[in-house]
Amino acid sequence: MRTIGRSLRGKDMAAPREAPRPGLRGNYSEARRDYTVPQQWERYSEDEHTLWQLLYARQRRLAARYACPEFLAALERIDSPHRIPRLDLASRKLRRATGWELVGLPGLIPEREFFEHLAHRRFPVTVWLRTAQEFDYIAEPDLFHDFFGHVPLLFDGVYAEHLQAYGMGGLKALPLGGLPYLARLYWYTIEFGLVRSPDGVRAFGAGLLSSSAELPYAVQDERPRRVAFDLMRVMRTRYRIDRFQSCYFVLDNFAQLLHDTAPDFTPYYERLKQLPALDADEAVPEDRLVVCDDGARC
Ligand code: HBI
Ligand code: FE
Repeated sequence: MRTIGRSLRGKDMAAPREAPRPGLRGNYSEARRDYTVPQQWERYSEDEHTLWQLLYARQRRLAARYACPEFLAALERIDSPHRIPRLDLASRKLRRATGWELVGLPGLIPEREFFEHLAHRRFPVTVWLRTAQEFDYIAEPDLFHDFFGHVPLLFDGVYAEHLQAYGMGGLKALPLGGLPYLARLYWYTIEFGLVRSPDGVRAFGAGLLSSSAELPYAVQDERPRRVAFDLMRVMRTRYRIDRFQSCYFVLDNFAQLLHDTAPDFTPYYERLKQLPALDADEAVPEDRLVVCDDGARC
């Protein structure tokens, strides 16, 4: 996938939008054409700030043991343990670091607009926070998932470079029928990816980093398989959104992800259309398992 120069200013045309599918939670009625909405930080209640503080404290403790060092280093730069962070202030730090900025969204948006934001180094962050009843699990990405899970690694230059290239690739994939394959790539890396670190395998996927139960499970439970990252294997593999993964893919480092996804994907899509998809819990002989020695960290 090719990358373009620095981000261009988004088109700020106001036009009420509908939610991309019925049943989504956010308020899409005031969203602009690019689906962005103002964060309206002053509207968060004290209870929401307290909920944020509790979510943050619990995940910060788990991240110390299970997150990759790149995430921990970056988290220090946007540390917001006590109050819901302001996207504009975090954007100022992020722009200086890697040229990315954060834009508020009412929630999930259609792929095209999502890829468009990534391609211009704008990361979409949902502006509403889950309720206290959803403390342990929420189906849709909320402010905590997006900010705590996704934003810190945007400070890592190589990861940030890949994510913009991913957005560019997404825009190219749409007319080529490549979307399902790219969605799997996003799922098994940006959302649920593992990466090697000097202390063993650690999490970098936002779906793991923002989950109190799946984060330890993915890194140290003996039930899931951990397979060395292989781009075509990942893009063939279906995923389930309603349970823990039965297979996690392990990067050697972020440079591998950037390198492996650099070529034009058109021939990959043609090849993938000829291959049967794999179920999430299906093993294939070529899988290189990343195995933790008994008790040791892998
Ligand atoms: N929209 N706000 C938001 N956040 C996402 O993570 C997101 C999205 N739309 C589409 C999407 N993710 C997935 O289809 C990606 O795999 C592209
Ligand atoms: Fe996410």
